[in-house]
Amino acid sequence: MKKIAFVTGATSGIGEAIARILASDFALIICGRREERLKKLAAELRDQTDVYILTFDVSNSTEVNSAFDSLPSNWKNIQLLVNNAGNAHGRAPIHKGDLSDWDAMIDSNLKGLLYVTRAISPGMVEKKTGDIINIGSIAGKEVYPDGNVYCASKFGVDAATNGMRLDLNPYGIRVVGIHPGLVETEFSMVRFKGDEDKSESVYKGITPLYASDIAETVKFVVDRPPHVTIADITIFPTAQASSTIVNRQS
Ligand code: NDP
Ligand code: 8X3
Repeated sequence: MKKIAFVTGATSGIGEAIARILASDFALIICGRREERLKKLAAELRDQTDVYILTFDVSNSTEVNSAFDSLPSNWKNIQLLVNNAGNAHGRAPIHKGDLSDWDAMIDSNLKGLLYVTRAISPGMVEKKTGDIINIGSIAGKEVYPDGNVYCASKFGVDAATNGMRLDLNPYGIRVVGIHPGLVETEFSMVRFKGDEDKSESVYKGITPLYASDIAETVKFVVDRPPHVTIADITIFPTAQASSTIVNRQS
């Protein structure tokens, strides 16, 4: 079998694109809650590589650990972990925030990433090799109005990424943070709870990033020779200069 990559949030957007681009070089463990989508993706990729499906909610530590434990032993030797699963839920000033939205963001984006890393990193430490790529966000580098808790979750991802790099340094494990700006995926439909107008307005008047742009970045990072760690990348669409400065054409 090829080296094994474990990709969370592979049912859509960035994670699905990452799974597709890695299929040439890796056997894949693809993860998400929507099993039908995982089955469809697996069926497409199986002519290129071995694919194993794990259906679980990253925010539930029991589900994370059972999913990992359920892997056959020959699938537990994971070389690459891509912590991508996550979403924004709502966009509101702090005094009007919805507590269930806050819980969903902190529990999935930050705690979920930690649970998955806690399950998989001991195997990398034991073998003294491995790559961990965490998908953060520009929202984890700069706050923006009404982004408060989503930004906090992604600032947490940035801090956790930098902390992991320190802790795993003695074991030769490469830890990478990739921080995209505006990427057109299902992200805004999830954030705005299916409101198409609000969702489309996020990408209006610009050429946004596409999921494939982030997947190509992941592949570039993974393909560096073993002595090279690309520690931290911020990637914008050219129309974007910061969290809040976006050059929109009308
Ligand atoms: P999508 O909504 O297209 O994909 C989100 C993915 O995350 C889905 O596969 C979803 O799977 C999975 N996911 C979300 N919550 C959970 C959960 N609790 N348990 C398991 N899986 C979960 O959005 P993107 O592809 O854009 O987002 C991927 C990552 O990129 C996220 O971390 C996001 O914050 C980040 N990002 C996105 C940007 C953008 O502009 N789009 C910019 C910067 C960062 P399922 O629902 O099937 O469980
Ligand atoms: C997603 C990018 O700017 O919508 O993380 O927060 S943004």
